[in-house]
Parts: sequence; C-alpha cells; structure tokens
Amino acid sequence: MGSRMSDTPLSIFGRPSLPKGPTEGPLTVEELQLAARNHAMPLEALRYDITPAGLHYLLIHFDIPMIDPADWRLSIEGSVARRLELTLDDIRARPRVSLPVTLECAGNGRSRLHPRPVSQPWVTEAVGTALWTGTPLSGLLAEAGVQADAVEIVFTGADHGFEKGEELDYARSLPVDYANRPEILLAYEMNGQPLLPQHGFPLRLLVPGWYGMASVKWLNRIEAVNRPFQGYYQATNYHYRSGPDDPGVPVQRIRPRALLVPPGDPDFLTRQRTLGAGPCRIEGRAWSGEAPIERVEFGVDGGWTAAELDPPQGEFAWRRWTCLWEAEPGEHVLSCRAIDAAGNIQPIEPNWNWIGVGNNMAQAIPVTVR
Ligand SMILES: Nc1nc2c(c(=O)[nH]1)N[C@H]1C(S)=C(S)[C@@H](COP(=O)(O)O)O[C@H]1N2
Ligand SMILES: [Mo]
Repeated sequence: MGSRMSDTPLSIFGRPSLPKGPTEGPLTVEELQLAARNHAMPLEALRYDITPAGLHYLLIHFDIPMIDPADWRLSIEGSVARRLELTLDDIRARPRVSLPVTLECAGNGRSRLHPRPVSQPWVTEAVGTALWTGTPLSGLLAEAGVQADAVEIVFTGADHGFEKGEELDYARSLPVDYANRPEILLAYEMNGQPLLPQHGFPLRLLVPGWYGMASVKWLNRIEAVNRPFQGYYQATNYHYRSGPDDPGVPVQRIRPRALLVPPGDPDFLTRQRTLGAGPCRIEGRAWSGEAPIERVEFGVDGGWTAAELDPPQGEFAWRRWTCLWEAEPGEHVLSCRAIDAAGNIQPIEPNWNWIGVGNNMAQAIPVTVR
C-alpha cells in the first residue's frame, strides 16, 4: 500500500502533488475530474452533419456562469467613437446569419502524447459541428466606430478563476482587421435554440476556422485596445512551445484531421470493436481550418486508400467521407488522414509540444473481424 501510494497519485484526498510538467505517470484525479466535466463527442456522432447540442464536446475552464438574460448587457468600449451597451434583444434585432461551423479544442489529441502534458486529457474526439446563429461582429464594431489607433479587439467572458496562480477572466483578442471578417459572429443560437448554459448563454463569439479557444463564451465585454493584448489565454497559454522557457508561437487555425465512425460493436470496458467479415462501409468526417479538404485516405494496417468525399456543407464545417472496406478475418488497425488544399497532410506520428496543443496525429482504431 505504502509503495503503491508513492507512484500512484490517485486519491482525491491528501494526494501527493501533481507532476510539474509532462509525465508518463498514471492519469491523475485532476485529469479525471476535468475529463468528467468536459466531455468529448462520442465518435458515433460523426454520423450527423450537425451535431445534436448534447453530443457536442465541451471545454469550460472555470465554472459555468449563471446569467439572467434580463440583467445581462454586452458593452463595446475602449478606443471607439461611441460606447455601446446592448441587451440580448438589441443584438437579436441586428442582421441575422446562420453558419455551420466545426469547433475543435486545441488540446484534442493531448492524451496520446508521450510524455503527456497534464491538462484536459482528450483522446481524439474534442470536436463538434453546430449551426450557429448570430449577428456579424463587424456590424456592431462599425456602429461603435472603432478608432484608427485600435490594433486589437479584446473579448471577455463572464467566467472567472485561477490558472498557474494568476487570477483571470477568460479573455482573448483578435487583430482589428481579422475581427471584421464576415464569418465572425456574435452567436446567440446553436442548432436553432438559444445557447445552452455550457455553450456560452446568452452570447458567445464564434471564430470559424480557429481552434475553440478563440470563441469566447458568456461574452459580456468587447474592448478596442491600442496595444496587443497580454492576457493569459492570449499571450501565455495557447502557444506551440518546445519547453517551459520557449515563448512559442500562438495557436490559431485548426490543423487538418479526419475521424472515422468505429465500425462493429464495442466491448464495454476497452471499446475494442468486433465485426463480421465482408464488405463494410466506413464513414467519417474531415476538416481543416487552414484550407478546404482536398483528400481523405482510409488506412488499414498501414496501407492507404483514397476515400470518397461528399459535397462540402460550408466553408467552415466538416466534410463527410466514405470508403468501402472488404473486412477480412483477423486483427486490424483502422485509420484515416486528411489532406487539405494548402498541402497540409495529417501526420501519423504525434505532434508533441509542451502544453499538448494541435496534436492532429491520425486516429487508430483496433478491430477484430470474425
Ligand atoms: N468564456 C470562456 N470561453 C471559452 C472557454 C472558457 O473556458 N471560457 N473555453 C474555450 C475553449 S478552450 C474551447 S475549446 C471552446 C469550447 O466551446 P464549447 O464548449 O462550446 O464546445 O470554448 C472556448 N471559449
Ligand atoms: Mo479548447
């Protein structure tokens, strides 16, 4: 018992301290606690063009704020000609746009890294595609009159907490020019319903094509600033860093990824799949925030075949693909990889970095064919 305790940090109470950096050690209770709060999208939900809201992944750093829409206001302030303070009805009265958008957490794939950065331990399914409805941010920025000296727009959510000893609001920024792109929305509906509390009710920013961290939930303040924003989630976190002393480069667009719906039936505990021999229609989805999806390949035991692509359902949403597989009896590992029009090809090997972001290594699904 004593010796087990020393190498197993698995006790909620009086547990030894967390590993200081990436680790090969057992999963900690802190990671389990995060994984239970922030769920992924079950892979079978890749079958839907639009992910039902309850199956969409979630990533919430602090607590979900409870917001009474009657008291809630959005302020647009800072380096603007007119400070605006808007109710939800004011925002709903502005031009209305709906866009299918695939969101993916930058940490997706983290738990497949060796050593593993200690954080939300995603496997491969921190993704979802919703039909988001809102008003283009550019219209409200024009109403407020962003001044010529402004360089960035800062977006702040109502949630609040601590990370690495710093007391924080969740806040992110975009360059002024980027913030004016037409696809950037202030979204108040997801799949035709008001946002759920966990997805940012009553209003969230949506930055299509970028990893999820850019799409600030529970948005209540927009500020035009005249120097680059240095907030924790902008300047410190969400960087590709080689080690603790490397400032790294900012995480922005979603790297290409394809996922397949695991065929056959799962074992409850291991999720090992079993299916019958013969022709098997494999289906999946592929997306990239860098450029349109150009090709998807389906892999069996290290050999690759081109998949068929369905028509795209929008510039910012995943694309369905299928491939007919002649399943032969035995043990196999199924995989897939996406290639985009900018020539980005999804790697087979892990993309390691200090905080475990952007690991788009190909999925690997062991199956037994009988
Ligand atoms: N205010 C706020 N916005 C946030 C977050 C957060 O914790 N607080 N998490 C971000 C991250 S890291 C991701 S991946 C997405 C997740 O959005 P979803 O939970 O709606 O899928 O929200 C982003 N916006
Ligand atoms: Mo995320």
